[in-house]
Amino acid sequence: MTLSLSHFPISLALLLAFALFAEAANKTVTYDFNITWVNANPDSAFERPTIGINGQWPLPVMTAEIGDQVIVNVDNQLGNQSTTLHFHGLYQNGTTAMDGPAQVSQCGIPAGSQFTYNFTVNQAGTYWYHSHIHGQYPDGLRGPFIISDPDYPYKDQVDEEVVISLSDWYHDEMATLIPQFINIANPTGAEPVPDAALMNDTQNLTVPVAPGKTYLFHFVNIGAFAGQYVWFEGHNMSIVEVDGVYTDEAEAEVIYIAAAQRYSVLLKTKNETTTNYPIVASMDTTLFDVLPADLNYNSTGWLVYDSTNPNPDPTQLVDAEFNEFDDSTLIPFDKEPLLPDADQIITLDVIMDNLGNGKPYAFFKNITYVSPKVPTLYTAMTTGEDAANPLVYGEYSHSYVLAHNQIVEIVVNNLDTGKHPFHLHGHNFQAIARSDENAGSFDATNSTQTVYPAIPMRRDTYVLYPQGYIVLRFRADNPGVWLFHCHIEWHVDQGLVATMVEAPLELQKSQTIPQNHLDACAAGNTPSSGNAAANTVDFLDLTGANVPPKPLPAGFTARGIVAMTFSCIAALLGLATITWYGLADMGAASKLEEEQRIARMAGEDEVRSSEGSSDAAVKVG
Ligand SMILES: *[C@@H]1O[C@H](CO)[C@@H](O)[C@H](O)[C@H]1NC(C)=O
Ligand SMILES: *[C@@H]1O[C@H](CO)[C@@H](O)[C@H](O)[C@H]1NC(C)=O
Ligand SMILES: *[C@@H]1O[C@H](CO)[C@@H](O)[C@H](O)[C@H]1NC(C)=O
Ligand SMILES: *[C@@H]1O[C@H](CO)[C@@H](O)[C@H](O)[C@H]1NC(C)=O
Ligand SMILES: *[C@@H]1O[C@H](CO)[C@@H](O)[C@H](O)[C@H]1NC(C)=O
Ligand SMILES: *[C@@H]1O[C@H](CO)[C@@H](O)[C@H](O)[C@H]1NC(C)=O
Ligand SMILES: *[C@@H]1O[C@H](CO)[C@@H](O)[C@H](O)[C@H]1NC(C)=O
Ligand SMILES: *[C@@H]1O[C@H](CO)[C@@H](O)[C@H](O)[C@H]1NC(C)=O
Ligand SMILES: *[C@@H]1O[C@H](CO)[C@@H](O)[C@H](O)[C@H]1NC(C)=O
Ligand SMILES: *[C@@H]1O[C@H](CO)[C@@H](O)[C@H](O)[C@H]1NC(C)=O
Ligand SMILES: *[C@@H]1O[C@H](CO)[C@@H](O)[C@H](O)[C@H]1NC(C)=O
Ligand SMILES: *[C@@H]1O[C@H](CO)[C@@H](O)[C@H](O)[C@H]1NC(C)=O
Ligand SMILES: [Cu+2]
Repeated sequence: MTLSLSHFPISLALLLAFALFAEAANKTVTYDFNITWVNANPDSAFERPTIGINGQWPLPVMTAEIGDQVIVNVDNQLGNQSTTLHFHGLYQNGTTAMDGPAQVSQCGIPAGSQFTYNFTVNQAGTYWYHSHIHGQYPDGLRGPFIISDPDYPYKDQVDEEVVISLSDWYHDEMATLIPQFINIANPTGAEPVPDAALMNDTQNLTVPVAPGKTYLFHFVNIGAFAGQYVWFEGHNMSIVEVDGVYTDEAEAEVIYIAAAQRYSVLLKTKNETTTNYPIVASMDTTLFDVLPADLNYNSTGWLVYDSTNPNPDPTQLVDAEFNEFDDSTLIPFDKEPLLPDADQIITLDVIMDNLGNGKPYAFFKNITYVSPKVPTLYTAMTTGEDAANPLVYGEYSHSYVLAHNQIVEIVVNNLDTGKHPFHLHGHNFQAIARSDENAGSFDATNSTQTVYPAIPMRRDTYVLYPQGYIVLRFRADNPGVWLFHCHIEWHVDQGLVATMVEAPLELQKSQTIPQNHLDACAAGNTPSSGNAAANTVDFLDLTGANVPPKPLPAGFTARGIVAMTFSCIAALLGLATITWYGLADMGAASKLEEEQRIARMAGEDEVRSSEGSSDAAVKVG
């Protein structure tokens, strides 16, 4: 049966309400997405161009049932930007070409082109979809994706389902913000601070509830940057799912939902309807380098028991009451035991630093990600036996080749002072260790750090604390090309990305690239075969591959150079202090002059070698 939701006269809300308990039918669910710019003003403070679907924003909640075939026909009518869609958390087992990141598993879909995503969903729970190119999704191209399950373990308890997205919101477009952020005037890499917090793409959301019932709330953080603390006043929640993994019920007062994470919680309503209660989502301001005085970092909604009663202001919590639930203590409902010891251990140190152009970048070890000329999947498909050699993918795609079905462990050490929510495509992982802040790097020889839970928590996005570590384990049982990256969009744009090339020779035997995907490459003049440098003759010759700007000359640090330059200016102007933010207010001409001068000092060529060649240098996020 084919159900074309864009034309079907059933409301999505009705569909959602009955989704959980429907019988398995393995339907085909078709979405026709005409992607265009629309105007939106979700914080009622500023109207801005926003990326909509079929003329609308907020975007539709995608729904399907486990076992369904999902077809998404994308028509990119943006006019001035290419696009892609990623279905966050879905394994895309057998369909790695449908995963979505540009220059990884597909070419960007050029403006004016069409593209079809076609995959089967074999997972249930709370997911989302978003653009995975140019840092584009914070411009609006993101929404929840809920997959229902007739065998849902808590179905007997649930009376109704509610979907709520959370996000940060910017008034400026990413095409404006990214170059201001990765800029010599911002050498410390201070991320743009959001202008507002949104709950379900609005504020002051009201959720009508009936007394004495149990609601299943699906929370999805579809934001670019901020994690959010979420709580219901007067009610506790019972966590039953994280990132598509059902868990044993766990009671929580406050949950912390990092960018890209999801939680389902059961909420029992009170028997009395005398009071309405605030639902509060509060952005984690420790992520922000500055906290603007006029920023309301909270968004408030209400459980409305009786609409004739007032919706009270939230109670001001003190810090001590931010008693957030520790997700590492959750127990998966299926009790999957700890995977065996790893066959391959990948250790990635997170480093934020500057390159020779004085701009701030992010590094896994010594590599900042730069998109290859050919999408990594297409390299894997077209380089024969050499596809098992990581060299063909280019140094700056930071690729690791995983053998089929081996156990892989990823250790991430945070040498930075910020939190980072790490996400793996194509899998969820067992989160087998996580240190507190400031614990230093993981030391596998210290047995107190290597006692792992017998039944580890699993999810697809996990928060790494400042100057601490996480250890993740998974089985490489999904041939494909999968990114591992921080889900703070700013950090993706700075290059905090690595690539897992899983069982490439297996992949060559079992999967193919659909013709309309190759057509999108041709339409955008992006090469679709050969190694990362698009060499189709000698796969081990990477001459011409995309590279990042040169490192700083030995003995220099960008901060030193910039600080010296500006302390001279400050002295000239007789100013005691000059802040980096102040620099953004300098006249454009003097700023450019200063950038060029410093760039000459640092001896760099200003552009990455690939810039200017269509989508070749696109940022994957
Ligand atoms: C997509 O939307 C644009 C703008 O609303 C419209 O001009 C165009 O006809 C639409 N395309 C399709 C295939 O519906
Ligand atoms: C929500 O309510 C606050 C306080 O009344 C108001 O300032 C804000 O504009 C409202 N937001 C929206 C989107 O209506
Ligand atoms: C693309 O067009 C939109 C809508 O007109 C505009 O707001 C946006 O700034 C443009 N983006 C670029 C990168 O040109
Ligand atoms: C339908 O989907 C379920 C769940 O993924 C699967 O177990 C079953 O084999 C599918 N049935 C058919 C006929 O494809
Ligand atoms: C989607 O993929 C299935 C399985 O490969 C195939 O049978 C079907 O024809 C495809 N549909 C479209 C619209 O591409
Ligand atoms: C949140 O927004 C989605 C999409 O518009 C809608 O389907 C859903 O019902 C909304 N949730 C609530 C609680 O209003
Ligand atoms: C929520 O849980 C906490 C800790 O378990 C408990 O102290 C509190 O009374 C509970 N609140 C409600 C409303 O049940
Ligand atoms: C509501 O009333 C029912 C039936 O009397 C009772 O079992 C339940 O515990 C009450 N719930 C609350 C939250 O007081
Ligand atoms: C946001 O909520 C927290 C927790 O209640 C409170 O401490 C803080 O004052 C609120 N901030 C603003 C700007 O309203
Ligand atoms: C990164 O380190 C590896 C291993 O030490 C080395 O082979 C490689 O050349 C380095 N790459 C860069 C860009 O410094
Ligand atoms: C081993 O790790 C534990 C827990 O992180 C730490 O307290 C201890 O100091 C470490 N021991 C050594 C010898 O590094
Ligand atoms: C992918 O499918 C294969 C068999 O079809 C299965 O063994 C494997 O566990 C699946 N991997 C994931 C990540 O779902
Ligand atoms: Cu990060």
